[in-house]
Amino acid sequence: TSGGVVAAVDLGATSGRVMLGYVDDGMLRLEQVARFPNGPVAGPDGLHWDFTALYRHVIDGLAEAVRREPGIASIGIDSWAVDYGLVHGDELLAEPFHYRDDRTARGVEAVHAKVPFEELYRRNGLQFLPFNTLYQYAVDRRLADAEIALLIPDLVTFLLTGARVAERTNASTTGLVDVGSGEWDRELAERLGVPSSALPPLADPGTRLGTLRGEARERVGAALDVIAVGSHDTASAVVAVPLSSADAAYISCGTWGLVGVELDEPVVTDAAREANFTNEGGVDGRVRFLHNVTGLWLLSESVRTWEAEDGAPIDLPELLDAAAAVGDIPLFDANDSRLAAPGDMPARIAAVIEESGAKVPASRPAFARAIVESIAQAFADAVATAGRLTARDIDVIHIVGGGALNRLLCQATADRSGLPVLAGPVEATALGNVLVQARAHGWFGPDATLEDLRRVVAGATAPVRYEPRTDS
Ligand code: LFR
Repeated sequence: TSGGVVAAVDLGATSGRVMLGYVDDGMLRLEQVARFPNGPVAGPDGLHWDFTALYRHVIDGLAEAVRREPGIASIGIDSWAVDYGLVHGDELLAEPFHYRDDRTARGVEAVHAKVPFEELYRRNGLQFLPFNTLYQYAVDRRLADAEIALLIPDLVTFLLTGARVAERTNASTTGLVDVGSGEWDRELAERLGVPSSALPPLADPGTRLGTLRGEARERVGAALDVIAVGSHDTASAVVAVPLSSADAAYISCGTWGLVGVELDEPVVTDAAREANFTNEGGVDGRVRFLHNVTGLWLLSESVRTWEAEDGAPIDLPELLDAAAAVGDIPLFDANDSRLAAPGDMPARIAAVIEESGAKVPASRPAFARAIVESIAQAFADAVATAGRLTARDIDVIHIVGGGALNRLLCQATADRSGLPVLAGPVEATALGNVLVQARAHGWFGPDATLEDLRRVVAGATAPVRYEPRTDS
């Protein structure tokens, strides 16, 4: 092995970061260079992202990374899935829509009228999520005017380098990739009236996509290459799960909790469809067989509401400590679709709890506890379902991402699943991004496998272990 340093751009639904990733003789270390807020912006025609601001932050962050570390070997970009920007010439036609915008409901109707969900599932293997890209395309009147539609990380790559490609792991979340072949399902696209501008050439993680050009190059201050990583953030996170057993499940926990297992082949049975399990594309052709659980979104949106009420920030660790001391809380369905949109989350959760006949928690700590336990229950249920659908005897759960820092959530997940939880690394997504670039540079030798990369993660980070408590 040898080593070097790369830059990882990781754009999440609540914040984005630019990190430096150092790899040296199997050693792995991250340094945060920039962090910036992100979130939905309400416009006259619905919820958008402020992509223009995000891109500016990316450029500024990369410039700072180059100042700190002139020897950067490449850049890798990942973000949340499904959302896209339309491009004409070198111009972005509008700020991309946010996947939580409710116009997608019309798209669902339009698509399912043409192709029933059962058939879609057979073809694309995706769980039903109302915001999957194919539903968004169905209500996008400007799609036909665009030269090309690019998912968020591909859009950043395009603006930086001019490359017009669709990275494969993220493309798998559009609903237009054939789950068997991994290629665009052109027949499906045609039936749905999706123009070929929405199906750019697919690129595998690890391939060099292009070099910074023009203004981007000037502002960043170096002619760096962009290398494709698992550009779907969850794909990068799964790369960096230090899987400790062949029967391990993982939960990538941030805004969402992505709960599942890694497979070599997709599972598109009736049972998998009915359980709403997805077969998303992983790095090296692996399958991310998982279910979306509404994760820490429920907590962060509640905190946001309380902070607005108070006009002051809330100390989250303090709130969670108080929550740990509360007893007897009601559970609710964390995946209730009424909790998907932003805004006044406590009131909407209260309505869901009330409807079930349970008593609404009176204090904020009790409320936070109900949220955490409900998420943990949804995690435990999804792990059990993943085991059932794949005939695996799941023996351990790895929690990676920001949720690994939430001790209450990790312990509750262990208790409710009856399985040990190994928490960490917190920075799985950025680590997965860095590792795939590092491998492309040959720093782990010519034939490093995902298992080799995971051994590097295991050597560099020590997970926190939570044993299930039988008395709860
Ligand atoms: C997590 C994530 C999930 C995807 C959701 C929406 O950040 O990428 O995998 O289902 O965001 O894009």
